[in-house]
Amino acid sequence: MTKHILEDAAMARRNFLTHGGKLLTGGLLLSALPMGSALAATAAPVPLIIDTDPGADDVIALLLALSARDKLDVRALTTVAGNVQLNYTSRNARMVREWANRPDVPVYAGCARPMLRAPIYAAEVHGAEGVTGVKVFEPKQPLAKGNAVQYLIDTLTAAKPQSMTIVTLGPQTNLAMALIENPGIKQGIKEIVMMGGAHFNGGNITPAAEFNVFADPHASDVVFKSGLPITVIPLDVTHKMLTSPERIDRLRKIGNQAGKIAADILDAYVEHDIKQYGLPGGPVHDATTIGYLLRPDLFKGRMANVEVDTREGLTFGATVVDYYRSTKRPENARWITEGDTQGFFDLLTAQLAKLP
Ligand SMILES: [Ca+2]
Repeated sequence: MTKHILEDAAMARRNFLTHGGKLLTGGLLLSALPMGSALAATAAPVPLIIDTDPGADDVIALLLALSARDKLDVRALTTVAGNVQLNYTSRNARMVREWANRPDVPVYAGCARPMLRAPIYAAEVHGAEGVTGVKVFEPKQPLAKGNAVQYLIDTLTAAKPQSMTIVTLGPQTNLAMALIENPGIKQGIKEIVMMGGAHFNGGNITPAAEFNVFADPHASDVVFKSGLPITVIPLDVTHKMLTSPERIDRLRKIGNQAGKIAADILDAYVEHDIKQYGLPGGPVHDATTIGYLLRPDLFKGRMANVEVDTREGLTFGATVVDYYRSTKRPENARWITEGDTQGFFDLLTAQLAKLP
């Protein structure tokens, strides 16, 4: 990969959002421009909804997001079946809310299965109940009343135009169902930031497909065809941003509950990927996505056409990315390929220190 095709994610993202999708293209080198201006321009906390299937890496992502009250205005967590069944992902989201002491954030349960395909789970990676390395418990605060899909529809149709960021950390069933039931929700969405997909890296659930997209390719197809601004945090970047014993140790040494939970979860969770891929550490996929929201200047990528293979067969659930613009298909997503790993773990450590 040559450097000239990378665009500074922070700057390009601001233009992305400012011009409603008419993106800077043509391989402009933007990293010479001032860093951090995107952050300065968005001083008020970003209103967002996090759709999630916790999931060990989701737990780290949610702790990170809930720690950043000054930057992220988390309106709700919506849960979906994915890494494990919906009853577990919903309970785990409520556990994280309790760990983070954020009773103000409602948790809505959404779809219990994918749109069309047979459900798949990843209990061998995340443990039978979705979280590795820590003792699970039944949290005190219950789920919010109502379904996550209806919550998305009600909230996004009533939201100020292009005001809400939607983060998806699991299969995109809830968002796709909301888009199908009421396309009017698009008016309220500023941006979708998703963990999912793979191109240069290859897949992690099949040779071609990444888990979140593979678990509901038809949902991701709806999302990529929505015309909404999308930023993708694929395996291409998450598999480069790895834990190390020192990085996990720093989390533990914060000395608070959140640091210990994150360290215990990661110690158990990264083992699988270290063995499976022969990596020196483990990726923290979903947390990378929140890292991008907090510090887009740590990431680089470029606009590309992204389509999802929904045909059954070897490449079912693959994201087909026209990274080198070999077709005239319209660019519909920003595809992130590079991240500052130490910068991310420094951020994670500093943020988790703000939690109980
Ligand atoms: Ca997830």
